[in-house]
Amino acid sequence: METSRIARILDEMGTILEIQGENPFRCRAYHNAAQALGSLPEDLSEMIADGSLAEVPGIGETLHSKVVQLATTGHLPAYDKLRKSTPPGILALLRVPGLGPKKIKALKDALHVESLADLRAAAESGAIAGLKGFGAKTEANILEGITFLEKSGGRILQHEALALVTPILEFVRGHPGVRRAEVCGSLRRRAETIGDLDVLFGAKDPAPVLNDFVALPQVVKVLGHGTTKASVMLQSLTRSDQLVQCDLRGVEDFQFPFALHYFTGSKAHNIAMRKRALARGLSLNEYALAGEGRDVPCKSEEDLFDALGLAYIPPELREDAGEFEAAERGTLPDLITREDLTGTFHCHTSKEDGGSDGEATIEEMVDAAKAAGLTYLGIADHSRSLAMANGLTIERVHAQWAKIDRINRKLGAGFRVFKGTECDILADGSLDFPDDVLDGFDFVVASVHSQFKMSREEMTARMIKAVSHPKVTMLGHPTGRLLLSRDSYAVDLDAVIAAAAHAGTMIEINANPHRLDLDSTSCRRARKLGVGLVINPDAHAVAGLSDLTFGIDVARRAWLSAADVFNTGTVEAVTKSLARMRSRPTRDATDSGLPS
Ligand code: DGT
Ligand code: CA
Ligand code: CA
Ligand code: ZN
Repeated sequence: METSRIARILDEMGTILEIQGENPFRCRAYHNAAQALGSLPEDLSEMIADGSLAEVPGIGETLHSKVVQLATTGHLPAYDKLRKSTPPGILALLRVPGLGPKKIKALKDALHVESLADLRAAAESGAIAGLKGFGAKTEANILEGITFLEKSGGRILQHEALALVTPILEFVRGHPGVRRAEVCGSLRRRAETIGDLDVLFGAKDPAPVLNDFVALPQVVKVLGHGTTKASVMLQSLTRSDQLVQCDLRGVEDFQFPFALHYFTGSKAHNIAMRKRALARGLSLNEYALAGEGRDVPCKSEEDLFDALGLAYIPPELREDAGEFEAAERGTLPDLITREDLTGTFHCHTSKEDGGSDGEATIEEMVDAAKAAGLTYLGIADHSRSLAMANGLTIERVHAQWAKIDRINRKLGAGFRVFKGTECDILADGSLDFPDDVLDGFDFVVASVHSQFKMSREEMTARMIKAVSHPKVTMLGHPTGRLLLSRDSYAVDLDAVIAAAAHAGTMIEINANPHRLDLDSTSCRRARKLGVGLVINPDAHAVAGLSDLTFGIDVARRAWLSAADVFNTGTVEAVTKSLARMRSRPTRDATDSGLPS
């Protein structure tokens, strides 16, 4: 078990004992030992092996044996027992600003408060104000603290995280004395959702940077402020009831590559990396790679990976999901970048322009696509059943085709608009337009927009039927999820992916930051089965085209290179492939030979 985790467990034990009213000296022994573990001169396992751990001040005999037990077995029965004897909601109370173990014990004894909900009820009833040592002011503070916690508990989406962190990164980079700065954590790994923001900088003296950081106007609250680290809360840009934590850390410039790697994570990747260092007789932490008697200097993350016999592992792959083997063998993929995209599909246009629920005209979308370096654009407005999104009737489809023909004639060779539809997958898995209408499109995106609540079996059969339809080019937003607000519908996604592979139907990576499905894990699986992947913005306005970068992030986390993604081909190649797909022989789900 990692030293930092052992330290956290001891700290927690000390706190639980305090809440239980244990002798203060005994409680303090746990906290002291936790602190001592945080600043060990050497690797814990080595210090256990050579007996030097017993000499460390702050770790007495009893605590020493507990540390050894945790380090060697990963378990400590005394800890398990303490946790069992503690109501699960009690520890959450510690997160309420101003509430420590003593106050929690008092609230528990007098008012049976054992959770945040209990605490709120007690405060709202006025019972806390009457308690000895509390008073009306404390009660009001507690209520405010709970509200604060509720606001700040959640995760945020990547685009919001980027919008919040960008000015902070600029501020840090512009600060005199700062040599370099980077965003770390889940955001650097481009995770779907972000818990908190992590920013790292290298400077001889971090303190002035941190002082100015906590005074920034967007800082709502300072959670902690030391000489090398500060944590603050920022106001969310999209939700007035949400706050977002931002951690800023400063290290000396020569420590920067190690800290950058460490604070980028993921934790699982870090653990594997550290093991690898140990296996080479080196020890790695957030400040250094230490060898026999001297540190191994690294100027960059590249140097650090190189020192451990690895090619540079891009942050998106750092999940301990095979990246070490690939980096060792030199088989890491050449990951796709935004510049590889030659065009995109699945764009909506405005009702006034003959489209469905977009905001811009076809021409405006084309201009934006050109400006974004694309060479073709697929228009895919909603189909007739989706009345609430102004789905197109067959008549309106024909009118839109005529318009696109006109635009293409005007555009000439430099750019091409493809006629498409985001065709509803009806409840029984059939499509919202008859085959002879579907035949007239250059491409068909098939998506589920209704009846999300059907059983998993029904939904799976419905989607398999749709992806097996010969006129369907690609499956749109395959899970229907909206990140942080709506779960995927119940579906056997693996079976749908297998059916798509069988039918030669592509699957979309929906780049809208609220969706991002296929997710990277399923995407990686789809690629292994040979499914073609398409990165689509699902744009409802000109600005939506810039979401493509989020789709690129998913593709990179899924280990995809340009060759794995359909919309990296030339406009000629793409045109040819679409035509070939439209002339496929008829297939249906019943002859797919796949589990239904
Ligand atoms: P988040 O904030 O929940 O979206 O996810 P992360 O990955 O940004 O996590 P965070 O902010 O708690 O920590 C940033 C990085 O620091 C994390 O990815 C890896 C590293 N880290 C944090 N705690 C530990 C730890 O206990 N052990 C190791 N090995 N690494 C850690
Ligand atoms: Ca984080
Ligand atoms: Ca953090
Ligand atoms: Zn849709």
